[in-house]
Amino acid sequence: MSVATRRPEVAAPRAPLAPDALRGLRAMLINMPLREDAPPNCAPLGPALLAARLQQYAAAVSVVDLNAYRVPAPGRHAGRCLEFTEAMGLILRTAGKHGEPHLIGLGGMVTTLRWQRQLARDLRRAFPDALLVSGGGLATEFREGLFKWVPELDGIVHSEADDVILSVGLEALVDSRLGRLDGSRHGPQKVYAGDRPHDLDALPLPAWDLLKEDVDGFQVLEMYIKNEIWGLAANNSSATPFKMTRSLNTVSSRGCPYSCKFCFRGAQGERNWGARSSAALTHEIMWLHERFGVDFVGLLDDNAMVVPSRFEELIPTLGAFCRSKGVRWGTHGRLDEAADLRPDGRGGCVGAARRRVDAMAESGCVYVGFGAESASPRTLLAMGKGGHILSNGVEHIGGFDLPKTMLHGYANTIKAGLHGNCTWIMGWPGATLEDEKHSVAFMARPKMLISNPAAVNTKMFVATAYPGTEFFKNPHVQERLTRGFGLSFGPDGQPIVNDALLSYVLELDDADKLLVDKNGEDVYYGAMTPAQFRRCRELVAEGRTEEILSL
Ligand code: B12
Repeated sequence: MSVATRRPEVAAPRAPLAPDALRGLRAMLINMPLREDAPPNCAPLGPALLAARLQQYAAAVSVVDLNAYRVPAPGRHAGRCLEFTEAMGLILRTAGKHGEPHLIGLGGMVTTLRWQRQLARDLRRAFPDALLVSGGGLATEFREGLFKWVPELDGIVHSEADDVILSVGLEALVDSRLGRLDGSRHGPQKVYAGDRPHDLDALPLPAWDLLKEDVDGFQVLEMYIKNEIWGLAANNSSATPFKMTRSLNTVSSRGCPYSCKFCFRGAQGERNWGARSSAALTHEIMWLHERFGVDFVGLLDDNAMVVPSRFEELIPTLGAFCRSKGVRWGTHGRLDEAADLRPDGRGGCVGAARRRVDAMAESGCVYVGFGAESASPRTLLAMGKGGHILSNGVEHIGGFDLPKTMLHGYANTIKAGLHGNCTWIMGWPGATLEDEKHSVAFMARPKMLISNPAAVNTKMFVATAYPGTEFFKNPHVQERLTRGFGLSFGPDGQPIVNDALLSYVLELDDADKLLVDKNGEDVYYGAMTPAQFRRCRELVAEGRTEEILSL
């Protein structure tokens, strides 16, 4: 991907646009399918925000959400996703209703390459004059490298596209007019540079109404609202002891100031953490409740808990609203933020006078997802999580040195009345059976602290190297991927975009999928023996993770 862009990038419009600058533009945003084995539970926020942005300037926008469909199929408890021909049928019927699009935007994360390749071919044939672009996680990771794999694209849009989508819309509009005059199509393929919007509060609310009903009368939004965003029914690693009846998702902040090596922050502003104001967030949660009858809102930030004062500000209005209307919310954060401990300079540590988890609880929060990842100090250091998590030392519990910060963070969360859900990664380079046992030993703590043991996540992802992360640059990982998939890397440590990388990316899926290389071997980076690794996987899959302690 040698991510450096060689061609000049198109930026967002520099001057304010007239309110009807995009009048006459027909845009279609297409969200790719994901995670076929689970009911769709996470409404496509990125496309809904971009649709609202285009509508602000009078564009006509339709959203085709290919992730919304699960067709009943034998042996598939959640059903199957649409097939390509079915998806194209839906797109063509939508274009028939709304008019042929001038702009088509494909959106999706790294795991949607197969879909984007196939669709781009079919879309190019069906709509030869449309400006066809890809944005979101996949486009941000590979940038102009994506043109090699999806040559039909006219442009890729990297990073946060809230502003630059207006430049894309303007070009599509101009092209549509010129096209009509002289029959020409678009110029050379372009890279559109997204960036953090100047004021996150000034963004319009997501255009959820566009998902109300698809062209065939299917109530897409209602389906998302009814499928709980977190919980055991969601068939993900986000266990909860409570139920929600109507839930939707948004984000309260973007980016994350930390630099954990497995995390991809490119599409969300990298380490430039930026938050919406408490007033804007409160307004959106109230709107979601009043407009859509939602009783739970998932704030899917990478890390919502960076600044404690945000939650204090939410208490008077959002807290009161949540209490009076029975609305609750949940989010993602870090255990060191929940611990709110500081070294006292005398070898010990001291807690904050007021913890942010307490303020969160008072403002209506009931759930925090923590990417704990590992409780082994060695592995945490290797993951780039060591600094804050280990700064308060360890406690020796049940034969393991567990990070004090993690223990306090989890206990504080429960004491505050929130449910804390930890997710875990096994198989980090160098991680031995002893290291994995630390994480399993830590899982016993939540079980002691909360009344419903079924709500404690005991699944463990297997470390997967997603391109664009620091992990992907790890020499051990690169050596393994070279051997197993034939990948090659440039002097900057970035992979070369070639057929080998294409085959690798096409294999990527959920982080609990164990990749198998071209030699038929498991892609495992840790230091357990193959037999130990296999046994750990089996125990996790059978819900007997605790038994790893006796291996
Ligand atoms: C919700 C979520 C999910 C949901 C699904 C979301 C969905 N329906 O698409 C679930 C739980 C299924 C999921 C799964 C996975 N996820 Co996930 N997920 C997220 C999460 C927490 C929030 C996404 C979100 O709504 N962001 C807020 C919106 C506003 O941002 P956005 O989507 O990036 O949109 C902006 C830009 O990307 C761009 N854009 C977006 N769409 C489009 C479309 C067009 C046309 C254009 C031009 C631009 C554009 O403009 C938008 C506005 O600025 C993010 C972390 C995060 N905070 O973003 C991780 C994240 C996207 N996931 C990630 C990963 C790695 C995964 C998994 C691969 C691994 C795993 N955890 O198992 C799986 C893949 C599943 C599969 N089988 O394919 C990575 C990145 C992947 C990547 N490089 O693309 C992220 C960034 C987490 C991280 N920090 O590492 N995920």
